[in-house]
Amino acid sequence: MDSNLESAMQMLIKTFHKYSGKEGDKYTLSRGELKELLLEELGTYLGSSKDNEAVEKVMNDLDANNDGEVDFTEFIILMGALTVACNDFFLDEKVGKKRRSEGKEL
Ligand SMILES: [Ca+2]
Ligand SMILES: [Ca+2]
Repeated sequence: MDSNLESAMQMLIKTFHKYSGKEGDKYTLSRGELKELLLEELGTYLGSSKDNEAVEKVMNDLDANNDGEVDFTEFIILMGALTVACNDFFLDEKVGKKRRSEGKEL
């Protein structure tokens, strides 16, 4: 049986290919595919990506080799950055709660 972490890795791969296979190159995300993935899979974390400008910004940030497509390596950098952001948020929450329970309101 796969561990949670192994399952998470497989989910990342599966999710990428679910969108990358829709048009053009099967193994890279076009602008359209990236937008769909962001909206469908990361709507909670990337609420602002609903506007095209934000999608363009993510696309330009991610497309390290400037070929107009996001490959899996570029995609995994986004997931890494988002996971770091989530972890920071989680730590802030924990520290905030601890401070509050100790009566040290910020
Ligand atoms: Ca594609
Ligand atoms: Ca690229």
